[in-house]
Amino acid sequence: MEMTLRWFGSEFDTVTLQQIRQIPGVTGVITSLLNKPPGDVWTREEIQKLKTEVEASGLKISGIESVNIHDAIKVGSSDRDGYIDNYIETLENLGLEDIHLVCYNFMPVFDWTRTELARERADGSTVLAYNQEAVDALKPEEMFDSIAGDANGAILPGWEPERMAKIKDLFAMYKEVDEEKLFENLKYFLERIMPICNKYGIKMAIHPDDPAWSVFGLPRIIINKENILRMMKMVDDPHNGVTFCAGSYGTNLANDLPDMIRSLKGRVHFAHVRNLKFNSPGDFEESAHLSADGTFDMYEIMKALYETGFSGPIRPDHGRMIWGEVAMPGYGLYDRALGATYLNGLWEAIEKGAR
Ligand SMILES: [Mn+2]
Repeated sequence: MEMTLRWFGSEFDTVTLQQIRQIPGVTGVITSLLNKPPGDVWTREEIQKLKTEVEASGLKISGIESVNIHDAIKVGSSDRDGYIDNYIETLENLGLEDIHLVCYNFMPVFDWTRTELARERADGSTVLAYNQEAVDALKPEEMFDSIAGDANGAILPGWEPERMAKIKDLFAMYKEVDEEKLFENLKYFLERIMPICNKYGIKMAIHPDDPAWSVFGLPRIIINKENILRMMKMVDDPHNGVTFCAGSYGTNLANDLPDMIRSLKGRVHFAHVRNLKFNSPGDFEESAHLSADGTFDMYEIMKALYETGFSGPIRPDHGRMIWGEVAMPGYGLYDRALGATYLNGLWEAIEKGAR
Protein backbone atom coordinates (compact mmCIF):
# COMPACT_ATOMS: atom_id res chain seq x y z
CA MET A 1 0.00 0.00 0.00
CA GLU A 2 1.19 3.45 -0.81
CA MET A 3 -0.48 6.46 0.85
CA THR A 4 -1.23 9.32 -1.54
CA LEU A 5 -3.31 12.46 -1.84
CA ARG A 6 -5.17 13.77 -4.85
CA TRP A 7 -3.66 16.96 -6.22
CA PHE A 8 -5.24 18.98 -9.02
CA GLY A 9 -2.11 20.84 -10.14
CA SER A 10 -0.65 24.17 -9.03
CA GLU A 11 -2.99 26.12 -11.30
CA PHE A 12 -6.17 24.71 -9.72
CA ASP A 13 -5.43 23.41 -6.23
CA THR A 14 -5.38 25.44 -3.02
CA VAL A 15 -3.19 22.75 -1.46
CA THR A 16 0.52 22.82 -2.32
CA LEU A 17 2.87 19.93 -2.97
CA GLN A 18 4.98 21.18 -0.06
CA GLN A 19 2.00 20.83 2.28
CA ILE A 20 1.26 17.33 1.01
CA ARG A 21 4.91 16.38 1.47
CA GLN A 22 4.59 17.19 5.20
CA ILE A 23 1.72 14.77 5.85
CA PRO A 24 3.42 11.80 7.56
CA GLY A 25 3.50 8.72 5.36
CA VAL A 26 2.22 10.37 2.18
CA THR A 27 4.74 9.68 -0.57
CA GLY A 28 2.85 10.32 -3.78
CA VAL A 29 0.11 12.30 -5.47
CA ILE A 30 -2.68 11.26 -7.75
CA THR A 31 -2.96 13.99 -10.31
CA SER A 32 -4.20 14.96 -13.75
CA LEU A 33 -3.96 17.52 -16.51
CA LEU A 34 -7.19 19.14 -15.41
CA ASN A 35 -7.56 21.52 -18.33
CA LYS A 36 -7.34 18.80 -20.98
CA PRO A 37 -10.75 18.20 -22.56
CA PRO A 38 -11.75 14.53 -22.82
CA GLY A 39 -10.59 13.15 -26.16
CA ASP A 40 -7.39 15.21 -26.46
CA VAL A 41 -3.97 13.55 -26.50
CA TRP A 42 -1.74 14.21 -23.48
CA THR A 43 1.68 14.92 -24.96
CA ARG A 44 4.90 13.62 -23.48
CA GLU A 45 6.08 17.18 -22.89
CA GLU A 46 2.97 18.01 -20.84
CA ILE A 47 3.32 14.85 -18.78
CA GLN A 48 7.05 15.46 -18.27
CA LYS A 49 6.40 18.99 -17.04
CA LEU A 50 3.88 17.76 -14.46
CA LYS A 51 6.22 14.98 -13.38
CA THR A 52 9.19 17.33 -12.96
CA GLU A 53 7.12 19.66 -10.79
CA VAL A 54 5.86 16.84 -8.55
CA GLU A 55 9.28 15.22 -8.20
CA ALA A 56 10.94 18.53 -7.33
CA SER A 57 8.80 18.55 -4.17
CA GLY A 58 10.05 15.13 -3.09
CA LEU A 59 6.84 13.34 -4.06
CA LYS A 60 6.04 11.11 -7.01
CA ILE A 61 3.14 10.70 -9.38
CA SER A 62 1.53 7.48 -8.16
CA GLY A 63 -1.23 7.52 -10.73
CA ILE A 64 -3.53 9.62 -12.88
CA GLU A 65 -7.08 10.52 -11.88
CA SER A 66 -8.49 10.77 -14.36
CA VAL A 67 -7.92 10.38 -18.06
CA ASN A 68 -11.54 11.09 -18.93
CA ILE A 69 -13.40 9.15 -21.57
CA HIS A 70 -14.97 11.09 -24.43
CA ASP A 71 -18.76 10.76 -24.69
CA ALA A 72 -18.39 9.32 -28.22
CA ILE A 73 -16.74 6.25 -26.64
CA LYS A 74 -19.42 5.91 -23.96
CA VAL A 75 -22.33 6.19 -26.38
CA GLY A 76 -20.51 4.20 -29.09
CA SER A 77 -21.00 6.74 -31.87
CA SER A 78 -19.40 6.30 -35.29
CA ASP A 79 -16.47 8.63 -34.50
CA ARG A 80 -15.39 6.70 -31.37
CA ASP A 81 -12.36 4.98 -32.95
CA GLY A 82 -10.53 8.30 -33.41
CA TYR A 83 -11.05 9.11 -29.74
CA ILE A 84 -9.88 5.63 -28.72
CA ASP A 85 -6.73 6.14 -30.82
CA ASN A 86 -6.13 9.40 -28.94
CA TYR A 87 -6.66 7.62 -25.63
CA ILE A 88 -4.14 4.96 -26.65
CA GLU A 89 -1.62 7.64 -27.54
CA THR A 90 -2.10 9.22 -24.12
CA LEU A 91 -1.61 5.83 -22.43
CA GLU A 92 1.54 5.27 -24.45
CA ASN A 93 2.92 8.68 -23.43
CA LEU A 94 2.12 7.96 -19.78
CA GLY A 95 3.80 4.57 -20.02
CA LEU A 96 6.91 6.12 -21.57
CA GLU A 97 7.00 8.52 -18.61
CA ASP A 98 6.83 5.57 -16.20
CA ILE A 99 3.27 6.17 -15.02
CA HIS A 100 1.39 2.91 -14.65
CA LEU A 101 -2.00 3.63 -13.10
CA VAL A 102 -4.97 5.33 -14.74
CA CYS A 103 -8.28 5.93 -13.00
CA TYR A 104 -11.31 6.67 -15.20
CA ASN A 105 -15.06 6.39 -15.06
CA PHE A 106 -17.82 5.42 -17.44
CA MET A 107 -20.62 7.59 -16.05
CA PRO A 108 -22.97 9.18 -18.57
CA VAL A 109 -23.33 12.99 -18.45
CA PHE A 110 -22.79 13.58 -14.75
CA ASP A 111 -19.72 12.71 -12.78
CA TRP A 112 -20.36 12.26 -9.04
CA THR A 113 -23.59 13.86 -7.93
CA ARG A 114 -24.26 15.65 -4.64
CA THR A 115 -27.12 17.93 -3.70
CA GLU A 116 -25.19 19.99 -1.15
CA LEU A 117 -21.53 20.96 -1.12
CA ALA A 118 -21.54 22.58 2.30
CA ARG A 119 -23.99 20.91 4.67
CA GLU A 120 -23.21 22.04 8.18
CA ARG A 121 -22.73 19.37 10.81
CA ALA A 122 -23.15 19.67 14.59
CA ASP A 123 -19.45 20.47 15.08
CA GLY A 124 -19.58 23.36 12.58
CA SER A 125 -17.68 21.52 9.85
CA THR A 126 -19.24 21.47 6.39
CA VAL A 127 -19.48 18.43 4.14
CA LEU A 128 -20.80 17.24 0.80
CA ALA A 129 -24.19 15.60 1.09
CA TYR A 130 -26.82 13.83 -0.99
CA ASN A 131 -30.56 13.76 -0.64
CA GLN A 132 -32.64 11.71 -3.04
CA GLU A 133 -35.77 13.83 -2.60
CA ALA A 134 -33.80 16.92 -3.58
CA VAL A 135 -32.58 15.16 -6.75
CA ASP A 136 -36.11 14.00 -7.58
CA ALA A 137 -37.32 17.59 -7.34
CA LEU A 138 -34.69 18.94 -9.77
CA LYS A 139 -34.48 18.92 -13.54
CA PRO A 140 -31.04 17.78 -14.71
CA GLU A 141 -30.23 21.19 -16.17
CA GLU A 142 -30.90 22.76 -12.76
CA MET A 143 -28.47 20.43 -11.06
CA PHE A 144 -25.39 22.39 -12.07
CA ASP A 145 -26.78 25.75 -10.93
CA SER A 146 -27.92 24.26 -7.66
CA ILE A 147 -24.42 23.24 -6.66
CA ALA A 148 -22.13 25.69 -8.51
CA GLY A 149 -22.86 28.47 -6.01
CA ASP A 150 -21.34 26.48 -3.14
CA ALA A 151 -18.10 25.52 -4.92
CA ASN A 152 -15.92 28.24 -3.34
CA GLY A 153 -15.08 29.42 -6.85
CA ALA A 154 -13.53 26.07 -7.78
CA ILE A 155 -14.31 24.21 -10.97
CA LEU A 156 -15.47 20.78 -9.92
CA PRO A 157 -14.02 17.97 -12.01
CA GLY A 158 -16.79 16.55 -14.20
CA TRP A 159 -18.89 19.67 -13.67
CA GLU A 160 -17.08 22.10 -15.96
CA PRO A 161 -19.40 24.99 -16.98
CA GLU A 162 -18.72 24.48 -20.71
CA ARG A 163 -19.83 20.87 -20.34
CA MET A 164 -22.91 21.76 -18.36
CA ALA A 165 -23.90 24.38 -20.96
CA LYS A 166 -24.45 21.51 -23.38
CA ILE A 167 -26.38 19.36 -20.98
CA LYS A 168 -29.48 18.97 -23.17
CA ASP A 169 -27.32 17.80 -26.10
CA LEU A 170 -25.60 15.35 -23.78
CA PHE A 171 -28.91 13.89 -22.66
CA ALA A 172 -29.96 13.57 -26.31
CA MET A 173 -26.73 11.68 -27.07
CA TYR A 174 -27.49 9.08 -24.41
CA LYS A 175 -31.14 8.63 -25.40
CA GLU A 176 -30.59 5.26 -27.07
CA VAL A 177 -28.02 4.00 -24.55
CA ASP A 178 -29.24 1.55 -21.95
CA GLU A 179 -27.22 -0.50 -19.46
CA GLU A 180 -26.51 -3.31 -21.93
CA LYS A 181 -25.30 -0.86 -24.54
CA LEU A 182 -23.06 0.83 -21.98
CA PHE A 183 -21.51 -2.52 -21.05
CA GLU A 184 -20.97 -3.25 -24.73
CA ASN A 185 -19.29 0.11 -25.35
CA LEU A 186 -17.08 -0.32 -22.31
CA LYS A 187 -16.03 -3.75 -23.57
CA TYR A 188 -15.23 -2.37 -27.01
CA PHE A 189 -13.06 0.37 -25.46
CA LEU A 190 -11.22 -1.97 -23.08
CA GLU A 191 -10.48 -4.58 -25.73
CA ARG A 192 -8.83 -1.93 -27.85
CA ILE A 193 -6.70 -0.42 -25.11
CA MET A 194 -5.57 -3.66 -23.39
CA PRO A 195 -2.66 -4.38 -25.79
CA ILE A 196 -1.07 -1.01 -24.97
CA CYS A 197 -1.77 -1.49 -21.24
CA ASN A 198 0.01 -4.84 -21.42
CA LYS A 199 2.93 -3.39 -23.33
CA TYR A 200 3.54 -0.59 -20.81
CA GLY A 201 2.20 -2.27 -17.67
CA ILE A 202 -0.60 0.27 -17.23
CA LYS A 203 -3.30 -0.69 -14.78
CA MET A 204 -6.71 0.69 -15.69
CA ALA A 205 -8.85 1.34 -12.61
CA ILE A 206 -12.51 2.12 -13.22
CA HIS A 207 -14.14 4.38 -10.66
CA PRO A 208 -17.65 3.41 -9.57
CA ASP A 209 -20.65 5.54 -10.38
CA ASP A 210 -21.59 7.86 -7.58
CA PRO A 211 -24.23 7.51 -6.27
CA ALA A 212 -24.35 3.84 -7.21
CA TRP A 213 -27.71 3.95 -8.97
CA SER A 214 -29.34 5.62 -11.93
CA VAL A 215 -29.89 9.38 -11.66
CA PHE A 216 -32.20 11.34 -13.98
CA GLY A 217 -32.99 8.12 -15.86
CA LEU A 218 -29.41 7.76 -17.14
CA PRO A 219 -27.96 4.24 -17.17
CA ARG A 220 -25.28 3.48 -14.60
CA ILE A 221 -23.45 0.17 -14.51
CA ILE A 222 -20.46 0.31 -12.15
CA ILE A 223 -22.61 0.13 -9.07
CA ASN A 224 -22.41 -3.27 -7.34
CA LYS A 225 -20.54 -6.57 -6.97
CA GLU A 226 -22.48 -8.37 -9.69
CA ASN A 227 -21.81 -5.71 -12.34
CA ILE A 228 -18.15 -5.13 -11.48
CA LEU A 229 -17.42 -8.86 -11.57
CA ARG A 230 -19.20 -9.05 -14.92
CA MET A 231 -16.91 -6.29 -16.17
CA MET A 232 -13.76 -8.03 -14.87
CA LYS A 233 -14.81 -11.25 -16.63
CA MET A 234 -15.90 -9.56 -19.84
CA VAL A 235 -12.32 -8.38 -20.45
CA ASP A 236 -10.36 -10.87 -18.38
CA ASP A 237 -6.99 -9.16 -18.22
CA PRO A 238 -5.23 -8.19 -14.97
CA HIS A 239 -4.78 -4.67 -16.35
CA ASN A 240 -8.56 -4.30 -16.41
CA GLY A 241 -9.13 -3.44 -12.76
CA VAL A 242 -10.93 -1.15 -10.38
CA THR A 243 -10.63 1.89 -8.20
CA PHE A 244 -12.30 0.64 -5.07
CA CYS A 245 -14.05 3.78 -3.86
CA ALA A 246 -15.63 2.97 -0.50
CA GLY A 247 -17.66 6.17 -0.46
CA SER A 248 -19.17 5.58 -3.89
CA TYR A 249 -20.02 1.87 -3.62
CA GLY A 250 -21.09 2.62 -0.06
CA THR A 251 -23.86 4.98 -1.22
CA ASN A 252 -25.91 1.80 -1.67
CA LEU A 253 -26.22 0.17 1.74
CA ALA A 254 -26.82 -3.20 0.05
CA ASN A 255 -23.15 -3.20 -1.03
CA ASP A 256 -21.04 -5.17 1.46
CA LEU A 257 -17.75 -3.29 1.05
CA PRO A 258 -15.24 -5.76 2.62
CA ASP A 259 -16.91 -8.63 0.72
CA MET A 260 -16.64 -6.71 -2.56
CA ILE A 261 -12.93 -6.06 -1.96
CA ARG A 262 -12.36 -9.76 -1.29
CA SER A 263 -14.22 -10.80 -4.42
CA LEU A 264 -12.05 -8.42 -6.49
CA LYS A 265 -8.75 -9.83 -5.21
CA GLY A 266 -5.90 -8.94 -7.59
CA ARG A 267 -8.02 -6.48 -9.55
CA VAL A 268 -8.14 -3.59 -7.05
CA HIS A 269 -5.43 -1.29 -8.42
CA PHE A 270 -6.31 1.86 -6.51
CA ALA A 271 -8.38 2.61 -3.43
CA HIS A 272 -10.37 5.64 -2.25
CA VAL A 273 -11.20 5.13 1.38
CA ARG A 274 -13.72 7.35 3.11
CA ASN A 275 -16.77 7.16 5.29
CA LEU A 276 -20.40 8.22 4.92
CA LYS A 277 -22.95 8.98 7.60
CA PHE A 278 -26.45 7.87 6.61
CA ASN A 279 -29.40 9.74 8.09
CA SER A 280 -31.79 7.57 6.04
CA PRO A 281 -31.16 5.31 3.01
CA GLY A 282 -31.77 8.29 0.69
CA ASP A 283 -29.85 10.86 2.67
CA PHE A 284 -26.17 10.71 3.48
CA GLU A 285 -23.31 13.07 4.20
CA GLU A 286 -19.55 12.66 3.86
CA SER A 287 -18.37 12.34 7.45
CA ALA A 288 -14.86 12.26 8.86
CA HIS A 289 -12.90 9.13 7.95
CA LEU A 290 -13.10 7.66 11.48
CA SER A 291 -15.43 4.64 11.81
CA ALA A 292 -17.19 6.20 14.80
CA ASP A 293 -18.14 9.32 12.82
CA GLY A 294 -19.94 7.48 10.03
CA THR A 295 -21.74 4.32 8.99
CA PHE A 296 -18.87 2.13 7.67
CA ASP A 297 -16.40 0.00 9.59
CA MET A 298 -13.15 1.43 8.26
CA TYR A 299 -11.07 -1.20 10.06
CA GLU A 300 -12.88 -3.98 8.14
CA ILE A 301 -12.39 -2.15 4.84
CA MET A 302 -8.65 -1.71 5.43
CA LYS A 303 -8.37 -5.29 6.67
CA ALA A 304 -9.97 -6.62 3.48
CA LEU A 305 -7.47 -4.59 1.42
CA TYR A 306 -4.59 -5.89 3.51
CA GLU A 307 -5.72 -9.52 3.40
CA THR A 308 -6.17 -9.51 -0.36
CA GLY A 309 -2.58 -8.32 -0.80
CA PHE A 310 -3.48 -4.83 -2.01
CA SER A 311 -0.26 -3.06 -3.01
CA GLY A 312 -1.45 -0.04 -5.00
CA PRO A 313 -1.93 3.58 -4.09
CA ILE A 314 -4.63 4.48 -1.62
CA ARG A 315 -5.94 7.90 -0.83
CA PRO A 316 -8.25 9.44 1.69
CA ASP A 317 -11.19 10.77 -0.25
CA HIS A 318 -13.38 13.82 0.19
CA GLY A 319 -12.74 15.48 3.51
CA ARG A 320 -14.80 17.87 5.60
CA MET A 321 -14.10 21.60 5.55
CA ILE A 322 -12.68 22.37 8.98
CA TRP A 323 -10.59 24.96 10.80
CA GLY A 324 -11.77 27.77 8.52
CA GLU A 325 -10.16 26.38 5.40
CA VAL A 326 -11.49 27.61 2.04
CA ALA A 327 -10.88 25.08 -0.74
CA MET A 328 -12.57 23.04 -3.42
CA PRO A 329 -15.39 21.21 -1.57
CA GLY A 330 -14.09 17.84 -0.41
CA TYR A 331 -10.51 18.66 -1.29
CA GLY A 332 -9.11 20.77 1.51
CA LEU A 333 -5.83 19.92 3.19
CA TYR A 334 -6.73 19.49 6.84
CA ASP A 335 -9.36 16.78 6.93
CA ARG A 336 -7.73 14.74 4.19
CA ALA A 337 -4.44 14.88 6.13
CA LEU A 338 -6.30 13.59 9.19
CA GLY A 339 -7.83 10.88 7.00
CA ALA A 340 -4.45 9.79 5.61
CA THR A 341 -3.00 9.62 9.10
CA TYR A 342 -5.93 7.61 10.43
CA LEU A 343 -5.80 5.15 7.52
CA ASN A 344 -2.03 4.77 7.97
CA GLY A 345 -2.65 4.01 11.64
CA LEU A 346 -5.23 1.35 10.83
CA TRP A 347 -2.87 -0.23 8.29
CA GLU A 348 0.06 -0.32 10.72
CA ALA A 349 -2.08 -1.98 13.39
CA ILE A 350 -3.46 -4.54 10.93
CA GLU A 351 -0.01 -5.29 9.55
CA LYS A 352 1.60 -5.72 12.97
CA GLY A 353 -1.38 -7.71 14.25
CA ALA A 354 -0.98 -10.15 11.37
CA ARG A 355 2.63 -11.03 12.26
MN1 LIG B 1 -13.81 8.10 -5.22
